[in-house]
Order: sequence, then C-alpha cells, then structure tokens
Amino acid sequence: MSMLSRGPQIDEFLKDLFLVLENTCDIVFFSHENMDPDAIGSIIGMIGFLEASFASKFNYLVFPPRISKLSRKVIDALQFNISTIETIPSTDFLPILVDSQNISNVIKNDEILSKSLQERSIIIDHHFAESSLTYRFGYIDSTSQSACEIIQSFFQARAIEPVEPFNRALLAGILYDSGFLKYAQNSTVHAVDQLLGTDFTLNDIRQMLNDSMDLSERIARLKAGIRCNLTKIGETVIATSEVSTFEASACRGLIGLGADIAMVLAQNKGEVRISARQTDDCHVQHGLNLAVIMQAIAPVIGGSGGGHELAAAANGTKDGAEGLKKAIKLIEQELG
Ligand SMILES: [Mn+2]
Repeated sequence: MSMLSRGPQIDEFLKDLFLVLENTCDIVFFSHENMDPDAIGSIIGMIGFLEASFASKFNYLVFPPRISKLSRKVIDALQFNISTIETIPSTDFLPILVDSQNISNVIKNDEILSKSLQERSIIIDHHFAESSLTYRFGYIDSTSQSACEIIQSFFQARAIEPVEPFNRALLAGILYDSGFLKYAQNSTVHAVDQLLGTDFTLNDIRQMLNDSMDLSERIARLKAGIRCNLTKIGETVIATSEVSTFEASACRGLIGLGADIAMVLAQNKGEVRISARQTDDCHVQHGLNLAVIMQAIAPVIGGSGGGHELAAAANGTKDGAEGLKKAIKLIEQELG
C-alpha cells in the first residue's frame, strides 16, 4: 500500500471509529504479552489522539499488565501514567487492540471471554492479517513499519499536531520497531519528520531506548549459540536452537553470528514459543515470508502464528521440536 492510497482508508476507519466512540465511556487497550515500546507508544499515542479529538471524554485502561523492561523505561521517561489492569472489567467497554490481532494471546484459559472480546474489538495493527480472526473492524497495514506509524498517520489525517508526550511516545515506537531506522521505509522517515519536536532531539529518544542486555538475556543468546544446529540449503544457512526464554533475542544473536535464517524454540511449563528471523539479503534473494511459515506451523504446535516477513513467531502448547522441523521443511520447499 502506498502513502497515497492510505488516505481514504484511514478516513473511512476514523469515521467508523468516531461513530462508535460517540457512545463510549470506557476504553480498554489490549496488546501483546510483555508489551514493547511500539505497543506502549501506540497506546499512549492513541490516548493523545482521542484526547485531542474528544476532550477527556473517556477512561482508559490497559491489559495485559505485563510491560517489557524497556517499555517501563519509556513510560518513566515520558512521565505518563497508564492504568494497567489485572482482570477484565465486567462492565461495558470498548476493546481496542493495538500492535496485535489475536486477543487470545493475552486472555488465556477463558475461551468464551476471549472470543467475545475478539468479536467486539477494533484493531489497529501492522502485522500480517490473520484471516481466521473475527473482529468488529480495524485498520491493518502490514506495509507499515510500526503500529505507532499508523497512529501518527491518524493525527495527520485529522490535521492534529501530536504534542508532548504523545509525539515522543510515537517516535519511541517507530524507532524501536524500525531498528533505529535501519529497516525504515520512506513513510517511516516521513512519520519521524512529522513527530520531531523543537525541544528534543533524536538522540534524546535514542537514549530513552538505550537497552543494555541483562545477564540472563546474554546467557540465553550464548546458550542458543552452543546448542545451535545448522541446515544448509544451497548457500543459505538456517540456524535453529532452543532456550528457555529470550528466544527472539537469541534469534537476533544467531543472525549476528552469520545465519541467514534463525529459528529458536522456547518450551516452558506446557507453553511453546518459536521465534524466527531472517536477514534482509535472504528475504530479497528468496522472497521468503516468515509470517506465512509461522502461520503454517501453528497447527503442529496447537496455537497461532504470524508476524512480519523478516521477523515472525508462533505460540502454542504442543510439540515445539516438531514445529521447528516442519518450519525447516517448509523453508526447504520454498528455497528448493
Ligand atoms: Mn509493532
């Protein structure tokens, strides 16, 4: 989707959203587990957008309560208070799902609640559309580098200037999800330009997002290296490994070591997570979409999968090793 074609769809989405909001008091923002700066930036950015549009009409709650260490740092730096909740209110509220499409990833052990929330949800996301999910309506643009970039375009569509701290929150999410613009597209840089204020610099945001790895994450990466298995398909090297946690970071570590594709399994207390990454070069050369691969192995591990072409993941409750095997097989078929 190009920048130009985004306009009408955004206008239509915002028109529908504002209609629903006329009869809304309470909003609960949902996102993925261990919310990252893009999820947190999206929630704070959306609050800023709604505040500017409706003048303090709503109460905002956030679920799940689990936020990544780096996101906590961002919230503290912004001095913005978000009200996280441990349980879902029984009262009437509007569920808005950001940086995620599947509410069952955070509402576990309650299929009925998860299903009813999913059906009522409004989704704002930049992952590949999960076709099996039903929801009220949404704005999903998988060409967008971050959910924060989408929300920045809402401000632009309504000619609202994002003020402090909303501009910094959105910038944090955009910079985080684009690897500090390493994976930026033209629209990413354009969004950053629109958000830069006069009283802070890009370096301030960089410092806010400065995340030194703690010991357990570094050890997980090193263990992934020790336990790593290699599959060679022509000139392409797939590295697979297993850790107990930090599987996404372990993938990035294996890519840093020289793998073209890395997939790392984490299996814990009946929970199975597989993270997958590939280099930009590998993607350009083979046109491989890891989100599709992760979606395809979801039935094997009894869960769901998705993400982006370069970075994707699958979660489930069943045989993780089989899931990895299947993923390697599918990649072999794609590349063969
Ligand atoms: Mn994101």
